[in-house]
Amino acid sequence: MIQPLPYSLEGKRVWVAGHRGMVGAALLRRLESENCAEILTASRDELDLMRQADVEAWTRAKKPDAVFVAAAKVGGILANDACPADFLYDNLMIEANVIRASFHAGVEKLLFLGSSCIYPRMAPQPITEESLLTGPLEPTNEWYAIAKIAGIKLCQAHRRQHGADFISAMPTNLYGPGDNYDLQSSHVLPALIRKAHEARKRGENSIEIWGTGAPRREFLHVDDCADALVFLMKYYSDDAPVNVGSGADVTIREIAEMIASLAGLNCALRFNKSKPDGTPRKLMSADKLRALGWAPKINLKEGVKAVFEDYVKAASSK
Ligand code: GFB
Repeated sequence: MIQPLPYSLEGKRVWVAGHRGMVGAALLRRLESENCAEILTASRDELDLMRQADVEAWTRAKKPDAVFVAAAKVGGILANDACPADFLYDNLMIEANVIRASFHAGVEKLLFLGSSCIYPRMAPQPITEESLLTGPLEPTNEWYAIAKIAGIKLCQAHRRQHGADFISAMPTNLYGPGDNYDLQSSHVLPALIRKAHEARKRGENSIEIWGTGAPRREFLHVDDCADALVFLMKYYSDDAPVNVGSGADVTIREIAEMIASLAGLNCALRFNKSKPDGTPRKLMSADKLRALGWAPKINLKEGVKAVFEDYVKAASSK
């Protein structure tokens, strides 16, 4: 049943599926101030989200009122390109199981997380929500994108057929605490933080940047993202997805220079053109979310500085 707005989380049992991930963990921090009755989480040992019967049984037993679907197999450009079967299959299974089980368990409201890569590679910029399914996808991540599009459609289909209050949000490239720093599977921002830190430690005078440095990316701190997701859960109920971004983008060269300067490095950037650039630009329009009344609070430079300092602290204590 579609819930009246605002949908308060106070006194509710809220399931954060994927609470060990960067977004899920940020949601747990953000939900502390919502006076929920209980925040439900399940570790992978307790519940494998790829197993339909287990997810159905767990969800019926726990009876969540609201669900955030933050569980997903995620990774940077190379991981997406190298493991298309895993990115397509795992994400289809996870979202299908969690969304359907939530419906069967009578969940009042569900928010599904997509990604900005669902939009066509050459979508007009800034990309509005209406661009969905208007053109071909970026080949390096079309597998992940197809799975995420299926998740959006599954929410829309449950709204249409059953009147379920299932919505979806499309976050841009995120960064923040709890990120993946593995150089083969990470996104660009954590990769560059690690590379800059290690270059400084070894006294090297250059760092390697994949591709040409020309692609543009929009970055949002994960705490801003979690705040926007809670906002949407409370104040949004409709068929169409909502973009969650900062509204501004930078080139990969610019973000690399910012990180090198945070590390105090006056070093050369070596562009490795054998690695893919991916989408040339994916700046999402922030208009819809702004019109609803939400805006980000964490400035890119300050956010990256804080994450860089945390990384250095953690790396030095190892
Ligand atoms: O963050 P990233 O891996 O993912 O790469 P996408 C962004 C850009 O940074 C690409 C360049 O142009 C990369 O070539 N880059 C430069 C680097 N140096 C590095 C490096 O050391 N590591 C990495 N990883 N990139 C992903 C999608 O796309 O973004 C997913 O594959 C998802 O599906 C996610 O949507 C948000 O922004 O290209």
